[in-house]
Amino acid sequence: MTDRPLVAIVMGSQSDWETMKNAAAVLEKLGVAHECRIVSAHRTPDRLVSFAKGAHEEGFKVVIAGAGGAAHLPGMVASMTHLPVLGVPVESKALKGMDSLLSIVQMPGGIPVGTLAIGVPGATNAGILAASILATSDEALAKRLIDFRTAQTESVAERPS
Ligand code: RP5
Repeated sequence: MTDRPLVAIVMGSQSDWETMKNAAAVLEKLGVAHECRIVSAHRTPDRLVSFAKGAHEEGFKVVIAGAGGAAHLPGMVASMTHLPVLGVPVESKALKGMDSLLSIVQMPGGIPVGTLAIGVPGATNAGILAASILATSDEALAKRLIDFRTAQTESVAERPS
């Protein structure tokens, strides 16, 4: 793993970490350097602007942004950077993450957010997808990704035990 973080994982609240740590875990497994930060679109708007505007200059190649409820973080980050932004709808208590999903996925044409599934599978897949994006220009990472997928396939039993 290189020291320089290539993937930024940002989340709206400490309470999102339970979900977003799964994106970090899969990046760790794939040997992709990453950095995790709390950036709230509503509670820390200035932090949001400086993160999003500076993400490219900081050296990040992909941003994973997770938020729940009125989940404006991924879209607002995408509005201020040309980097690919992967959005993870965190499962909310009141509406089970449907609010998060719709807040993230319904972006206006021109400002894309690649939206993943609600909750843990979405966070895990955001990590894998970020690695896939980076692997298009990193052969060693592509090899690790292929090995990861092969191991996953081989771990599936033919019959239930
Ligand atoms: C959003 O509000 C966060 O992304 C989080 O999912 C949700 C609730 O935040 P807390 O009240 O738990 O800090 O901004």
